[in-house]
Amino acid sequence: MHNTETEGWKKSACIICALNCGLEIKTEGGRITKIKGDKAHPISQGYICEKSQRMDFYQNGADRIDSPKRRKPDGTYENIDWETAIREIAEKFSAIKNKYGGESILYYGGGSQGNHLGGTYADSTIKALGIQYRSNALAQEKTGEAWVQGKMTGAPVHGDFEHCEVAVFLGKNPWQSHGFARTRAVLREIESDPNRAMVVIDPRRTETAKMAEFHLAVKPGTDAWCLSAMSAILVQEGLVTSSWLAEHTTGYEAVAAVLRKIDIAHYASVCGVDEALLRSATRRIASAKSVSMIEDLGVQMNLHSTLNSYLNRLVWLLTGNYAKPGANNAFVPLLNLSNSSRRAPQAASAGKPIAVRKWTHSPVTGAKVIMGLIPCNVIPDEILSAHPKRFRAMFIESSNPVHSLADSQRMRESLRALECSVVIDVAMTETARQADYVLPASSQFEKAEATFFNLEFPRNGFQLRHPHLAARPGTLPEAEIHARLVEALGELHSANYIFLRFAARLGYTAFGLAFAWKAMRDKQVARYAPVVLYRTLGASLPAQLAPAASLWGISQLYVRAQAAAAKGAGFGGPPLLGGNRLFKAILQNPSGVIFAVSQYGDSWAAVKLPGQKINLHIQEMLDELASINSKLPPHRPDYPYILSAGERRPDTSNTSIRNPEWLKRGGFGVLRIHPQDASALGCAEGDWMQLRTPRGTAQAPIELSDELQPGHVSLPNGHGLDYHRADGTLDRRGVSLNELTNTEDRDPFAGTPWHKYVPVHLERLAAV
Ligand SMILES: Nc1nc2c(c(=O)[nH]1)N[C@H]1C(S)=C(S)[C@@H](COP(=O)(O)OP(=O)(O)OC[C@H]3O[C@@H](n4cnc5c(=O)[nH]c(N)nc54)[C@H](O)[C@@H]3O)O[C@H]1N2
Ligand SMILES: Nc1nc2c(c(=O)[nH]1)N[C@H]1C(S)=C(S)[C@@H](COP(=O)(O)OP(=O)(O)OC[C@H]3O[C@@H](n4cnc5c(=O)[nH]c(N)nc54)[C@H](O)[C@@H]3O)O[C@H]1N2
Ligand code: SF4
Ligand SMILES: [Mo]
Repeated sequence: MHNTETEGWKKSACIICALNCGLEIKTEGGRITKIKGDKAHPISQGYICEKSQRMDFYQNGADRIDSPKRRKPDGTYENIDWETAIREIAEKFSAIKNKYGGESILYYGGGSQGNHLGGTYADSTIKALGIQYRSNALAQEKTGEAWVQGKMTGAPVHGDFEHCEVAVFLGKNPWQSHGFARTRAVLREIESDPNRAMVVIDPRRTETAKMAEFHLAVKPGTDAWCLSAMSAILVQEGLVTSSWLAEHTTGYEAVAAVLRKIDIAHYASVCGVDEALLRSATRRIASAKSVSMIEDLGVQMNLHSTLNSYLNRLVWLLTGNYAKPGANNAFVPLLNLSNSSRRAPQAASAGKPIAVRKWTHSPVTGAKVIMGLIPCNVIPDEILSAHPKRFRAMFIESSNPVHSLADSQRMRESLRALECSVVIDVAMTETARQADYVLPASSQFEKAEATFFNLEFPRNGFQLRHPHLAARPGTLPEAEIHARLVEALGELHSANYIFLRFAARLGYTAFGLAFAWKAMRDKQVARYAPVVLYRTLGASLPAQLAPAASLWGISQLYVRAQAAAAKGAGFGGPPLLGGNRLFKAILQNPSGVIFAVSQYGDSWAAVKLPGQKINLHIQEMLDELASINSKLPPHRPDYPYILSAGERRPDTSNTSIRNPEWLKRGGFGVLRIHPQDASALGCAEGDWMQLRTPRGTAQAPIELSDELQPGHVSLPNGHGLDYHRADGTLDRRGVSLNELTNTEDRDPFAGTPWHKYVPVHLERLAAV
């Protein structure tokens, strides 16, 4: 039989990590059957890792849902039709908004590792409901870094690992977690080049550490001592680039005064790194022509996390490693994720963005709002409270906070305490099982999809993925869900669309002019631009690409905001035309397009501080730095081990793949432990261990590993999902980490959790 699905390879991308490597896939009978790297992808160039091969477990997991669901009083769910679901959700959320104000509704999520197009439409629902507070996973890892970045440069920065002489990985294991284009290929290139070097700062001898010339095996939680000692070595040994600092930075003297006083030998002993090694690694950094440095969860989910982000920057700034080949540079984003909620794709010519009141602190706990997000760790306290400003409802999309945020128990309790909660997901997740309504989205292979994780420099690329499988009956793309919600809330009607629908048939130039004209006269069109674009321009796009319509507005904004980089990529000229050309290029290149080509010097223009000078002096950070002098990482005799709760391994992918069969080896996330600790506890390889933290208990089999330090144990992230097999039976494999974590264990500035420093008590389990 002729089957169009089996003809040829189709362009797509991997959705497992933020790299989103280009793929070519073959599909057969609703399944993804063959996968290879797409050589035509402008960023990944054919590179993939082994995890991409298991994509069908996402597409065809038994937990996928195909009908809207409503929770019954007994906690089970009944299927309802879309019309009822949209009407009831609109009614309930309107009532909550009218009674307590839109600020009583929290929006959580908006996209995971592979899907951000839906979030561009969620922006309209957020406005329609008057929602003021948002959060997502970035507020449990990247907000401390963003806060520091805002104070120092105001520009988003990424390393140029492909060209650097020295690469520094701080609390990051890129061999497993990736994080920059063609990661493993680049790591091998650095390893095999005698003129280049890697410095890895990690308590564990990771795959990456084994490739490195310098492995600074810090004791868990002591990076602040290690990094400040490195900065102090730079200052005390006279290794800083003084003339560069004088020309490009402010605040050096205040910082140097603090660093001059640091007792390097003492700090080296606190962090457990041999002083001579610490000095030689630092000298290697100082003597390199270029250094790129990246930090990740090892420090971002750890003690002093915001301070660590600051100290990381000092190391590469004191050595002048900004705005040049091989160093850290300000990449040009297509859409700035950190303030996307405030820069919705209004058509550029529609005038000023809608003013959204900027709240600087969360309503109950007063936690800092960074990147427009409240810290994930305060969410339960913002709900489970008698405070009149507590959250009363939550709108959750494309994320699984009950599983992924600290203290799953309290997250479950929080969701059940709300007056209404909605989850939009492809699967019946741990979070969906606590919601009042669950709306089924079409999968990322069944609709147009894309991410804004575009971090490369000097060439940056974007890929619009086309759908290659028929949408499961009963599911809808997020663009359609949000359009229906905004319409049901009475904010948009066909009268807002008719003229623009007609204009869309006349081509993009006519549409652009018509949109600008209409948006000036019709405030609903300006306010809900993404949904309006979807309903008007979307109707004229090739079949199934309608959800790409918001990219027209984003393209228009981008060529105006980043004219030089856009011009470099061929999208210069009059902005309307440049934006249209970019949009067309996005639609017509299923492997992706290069939308930005920058010069290294452009990184200076990106600095948002006076005189385009980098600020080195953050008083709050220097105060915290002074305080660590007299403080050591806490040690609790009742919980003598430190658990790193969430190690990236070949069989982890957050929770986007739920199907346990994708775990090749054994299927149970093992607890890694040093042989010395195991024998002290009377355990051998494969024995089961009972873990007890101040918050909860769990059980796991052990794997002996001398890559860890004694006293340090680790478990993988993303395991312990409650997976319902097709026959209805439950299968939970591995530890659900956040049953073990506490929300109050968090950074005082950004509120990010200390998941890499969970005190734990271990005991051998007699028999399982
Ligand atoms: N395979 C796979 N890849 C992924 C993901 C996945 O689920 N699976 N998730 C993606 C996501 S969302 C993210 S945010 C990234 C995260 O990527 P990474 O941050 O690189 O991953 P982790 O393994 O969580 O942590 C990195 C390292 O921190 C180390 N560490 C633990 N304690 C300390 C400490 O006290 N100090 C220092 N310096 N290091 C410490 C650990 O030993 C570990 O090697 O990975 C992405 N890539
Ligand atoms: N203890 C501990 N906790 C951690 C971590 C850790 O290391 N340790 N890591 C943390 C990190 S860094 C991160 S980033 C978070 C990640 O945690 P979350 O932000 O919660 O993200 P995911 O687990 O990836 O969940 C993504 C959800 O999107 C759904 N989905 C997939 N495709 C679509 C789609 O097309 N549409 C819709 N609407 N939904 C879709 C999936 O089914 C899944 O439920 O976890 C964090 N939690
Ligand atoms: S898991 Fe990440 S690195 Fe591996 S193929 Fe997928 S996107 Fe690329
Ligand atoms: Mo993450």
